[in-house]
Amino acid sequence: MSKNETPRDPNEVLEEYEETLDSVLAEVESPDETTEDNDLSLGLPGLSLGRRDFMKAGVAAGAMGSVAGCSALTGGGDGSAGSQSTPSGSGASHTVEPGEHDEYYGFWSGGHSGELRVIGIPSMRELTRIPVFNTDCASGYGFTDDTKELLEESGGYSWGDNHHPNLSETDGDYDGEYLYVNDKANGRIARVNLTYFETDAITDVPNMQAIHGCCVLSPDTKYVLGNGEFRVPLPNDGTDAKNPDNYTSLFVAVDPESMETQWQVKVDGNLDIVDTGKEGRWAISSAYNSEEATDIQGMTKDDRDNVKAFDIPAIEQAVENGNYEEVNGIPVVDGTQESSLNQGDRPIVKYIPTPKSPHCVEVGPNGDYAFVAGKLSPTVTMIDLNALADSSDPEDVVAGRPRVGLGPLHTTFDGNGHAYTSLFIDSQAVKWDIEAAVEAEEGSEDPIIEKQDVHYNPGHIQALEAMTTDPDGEWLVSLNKLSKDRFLPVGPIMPDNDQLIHIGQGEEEMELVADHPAYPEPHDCVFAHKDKIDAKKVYDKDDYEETYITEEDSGVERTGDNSVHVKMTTKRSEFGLPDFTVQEGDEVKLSTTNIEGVQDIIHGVAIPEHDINYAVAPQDTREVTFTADDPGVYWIYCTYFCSALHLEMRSRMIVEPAEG
Ligand code: K7E
Ligand code: CUA
Repeated sequence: MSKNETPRDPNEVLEEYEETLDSVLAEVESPDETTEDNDLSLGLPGLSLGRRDFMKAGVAAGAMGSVAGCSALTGGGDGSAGSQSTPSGSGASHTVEPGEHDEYYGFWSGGHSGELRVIGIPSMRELTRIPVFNTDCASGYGFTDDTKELLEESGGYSWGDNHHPNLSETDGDYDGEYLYVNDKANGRIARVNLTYFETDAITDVPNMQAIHGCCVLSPDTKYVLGNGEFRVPLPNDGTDAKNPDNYTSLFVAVDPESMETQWQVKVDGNLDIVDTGKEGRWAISSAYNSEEATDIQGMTKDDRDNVKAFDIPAIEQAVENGNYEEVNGIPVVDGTQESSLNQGDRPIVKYIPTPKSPHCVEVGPNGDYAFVAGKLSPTVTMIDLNALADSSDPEDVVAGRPRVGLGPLHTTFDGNGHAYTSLFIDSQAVKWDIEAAVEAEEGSEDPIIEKQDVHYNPGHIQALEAMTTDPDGEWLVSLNKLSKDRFLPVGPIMPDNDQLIHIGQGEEEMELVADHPAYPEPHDCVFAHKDKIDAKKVYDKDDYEETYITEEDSGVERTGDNSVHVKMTTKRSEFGLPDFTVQEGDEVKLSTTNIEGVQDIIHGVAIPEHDINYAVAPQDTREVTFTADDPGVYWIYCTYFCSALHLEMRSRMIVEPAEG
């Protein structure tokens, strides 16, 4: 026991677990009533326990783990390590000494906060945040003219819900150029430029309401792919709104450079998460609601849902042949089961039946298998991507289906033959052997090597560079939805808990080494070795040829009866203009260039009572346009503490009353 964790009464822990589970179960209980024997077997060998019983068993094991200081080991382990209360086992340290750098960048989605967070691994120190779908006061994102326009032209929403950050790839490895991320709320895909760590494009994809799954097409980022999760009429213009049978779910390909929507494919059922094979041919999407219902009972009625395998070259061929319907300017190819494009030798979409509402799909490092976690089934289905092209019976492509535990959601890899799956209901990370799962019977637990308790209810799980062809192992992060009792209470909206787990190269036992509270609400993260990212420390003056302002340029230019252009430099510790005068009612365009040539000296431009505040980094130029409505004197000041005379870094805007 570490000194800050006192032993707890096992019954109390059990009770708490029960309560948590009850709320989870409330959502999955009803389908059971429709199955005769009330079990989870789904016709798979080895799955005969009733769900309730099974859960209790898992719960008890988990509870004992936290009480006795040993995690629930199912086969393989010796029960002596892996405890969250004794994080010292192998002595793996995640400490990064003062002045030292982390080895990896971690890019965290921020969920409905709309932002991304950049976190160093292994220290788990937060390095920066990147506003994407939100506005941000610290940087001025969403307030300067360019960023405001970016948000306005992509729909004008003040928020988004980003879940799946993806790094651009060349030859199956991260090239450090861009990060792409979805907006589940408004059907958008954004791009972050990793030279400057800023959002440089947002595409509002037509015909799609919610883009959930998002990934790049390996190995060379030919497309950014997105899964439309919500089924809506096509087009969604009010006609047929009350006829859910005619709603449809779309899969989209966006060009990674122009960020323009290339084509869409309509399918049956709801699409969820997507990942691609390593050869540029297959995109695999998990899916639920093949029932095409509109309520939870209906959506979870059937025992199977269809995972979709999109044959990208076949879809491209269909588009080229003109086999599509154009909706809102986008070619939409019919990939439903009845479509003529799915009847021949080379269907554009293969439908693969998988147990109950599978949530996620991740393709393993060598590209052989896609791992589809069961969510409501305790199994992970491994789809053989090499067999996909030639098989006519979808069941033939199932290479393995180990039973891993309750509520499997996401899987990650260490590159040494192991898969790690998050178990939402068991609150564990389970490590298992990929090849053993191919050998074992379906539903076997034999491939399981070890289980590590996490606190509580993990969603995504990611190991270092796990999405490349050459994962690095060492560290794994479990993104847990609840942090119950792990941190000082901060009111009812508690942080998530991202836990850092040492996995080494897969030969040693998993070891929990750090808790990291996270503001709502990360869903996923992706890691890149620091050598793969080349972040600039100063902007490039050449990029601003037209707008760059020198000290001589500073001044006020009247551009119309009611408009002025104010140009002003910033440097330590003065603005290029000590004051400037405009007329009441003027539309003021204020352009500022930070003429500092050194890194780290940022200036802020704040104008009281005008809702203006933005940052200008070295060699950067930013512009804001506003109306000077109220006559008076306004002290413009610098918001970044830039020098000893930072407080004195001021200018005055004088707004003269309009005449008459
Ligand atoms: Cu939360 Cu990837 Cu959107 Cu699973 S998703 S947990
Ligand atoms: Cu410039 Cu403070």
